[in-house]
Amino acid sequence: MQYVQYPPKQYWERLLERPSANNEFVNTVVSDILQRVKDGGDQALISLTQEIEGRIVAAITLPGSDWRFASEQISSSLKAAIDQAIKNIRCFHSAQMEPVKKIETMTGVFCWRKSLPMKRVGLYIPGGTAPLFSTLLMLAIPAQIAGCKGIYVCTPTDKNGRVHPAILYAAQQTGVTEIFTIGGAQAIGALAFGTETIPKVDKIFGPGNQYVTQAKQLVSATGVAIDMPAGPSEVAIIADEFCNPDFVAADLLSQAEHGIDSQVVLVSDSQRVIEKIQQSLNVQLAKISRNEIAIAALENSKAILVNNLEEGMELLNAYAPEHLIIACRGYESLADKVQNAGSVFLGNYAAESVGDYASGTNHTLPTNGFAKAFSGVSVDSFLKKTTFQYLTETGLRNIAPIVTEMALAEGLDAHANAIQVRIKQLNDEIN
Ligand code: HSO
Ligand code: ZN
Repeated sequence: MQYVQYPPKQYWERLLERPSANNEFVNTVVSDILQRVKDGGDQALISLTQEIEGRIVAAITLPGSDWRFASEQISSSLKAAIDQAIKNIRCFHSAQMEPVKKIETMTGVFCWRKSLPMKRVGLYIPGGTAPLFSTLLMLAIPAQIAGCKGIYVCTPTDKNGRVHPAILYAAQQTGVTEIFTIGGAQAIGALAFGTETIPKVDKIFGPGNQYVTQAKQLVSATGVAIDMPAGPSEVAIIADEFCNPDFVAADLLSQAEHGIDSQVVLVSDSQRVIEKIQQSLNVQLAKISRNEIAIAALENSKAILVNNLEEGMELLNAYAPEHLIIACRGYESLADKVQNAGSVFLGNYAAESVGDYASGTNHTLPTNGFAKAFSGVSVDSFLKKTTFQYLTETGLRNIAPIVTEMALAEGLDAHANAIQVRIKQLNDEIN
């Protein structure tokens, strides 16, 4: 990690800059893939998968027989762990469903807002170096709670044409409608445009490499919604003398093992604490299996010494991390200072891994500073809010002069008239 002492405020932005992902080459390749999928449908998906991944797709839709045996192919302890995680995630996300509140804004004027589920959603689950079945839980559970009718998963198979049984089990337990064995930018194209086999969806969710991310960005300009602009995963930790350096080092590593582009930031008001964490990092690094990835990620990462924790929080709000761990004695009052973060972990026992898998919160979170304006995935991400209104006679009489006045002031006579014809009719009824 790069060690930086007391950086002056005017350097924070430069110091915390994320590597730019803007890549013309990726853009050209992805645009071409999307066009081929749009024009060629299923056949294009099959050819692209063979060209890009060297993989023959026997069936785009995963056959039912492959699903059925999933639960027999994972250990009973993994099954039990997934079951408990599902319970916790469901418990936390179910509480996000809001009851409809009818509000009477003026006497006789009633307004309310109803959440309606998106009909079809597409979930992208990357293949890559780790089978992220936890991500499937984080996306399918809120989709199911929201009431989406079609929950479609796209995920590449391994070399033997298999989807990891834990992904299948997770899908089975969370109401996934269908799994398509297509990955990459072509899968995003298929979900955005629809093919003979894959339905066109209303919104596409899920992480992926830069091709997938670019594809999501491009299709979002064609009308399909996407969850959020994704970038490499990040954690920022603010730690003081109260922290356990071994725990902090372990959390830094848990993020660093995701990928060589993972972002890790450590902030402390104590040089001694930073040194201890560094030492522990070196010891623990030697023991993890993905240490080459972690070492590369740590090379781009920073340990920052600040004058005090308040300044540290200000710096982290400027960074807007995906995950923020506050391992400080005053974690409660520091938590009140959080302005920009995807998800926050307080004290010495809230490891990021807990939120990654099983506490109940969602792990699909805004990266790349987007926590300044975006929220992580929740049940809301699968809902649209439609407003309703109803007026009684009295309600119309109460609001008529206001709307008429405003409409005439905007020069929109027909708007005023729509009120006045009603008022006239009401008055005629009385006379
Ligand atoms: N930390 C990742 C999520 C994840 N971790 C999945 C393990 N599996 C991005 O929030
Ligand atoms: Zn993680």
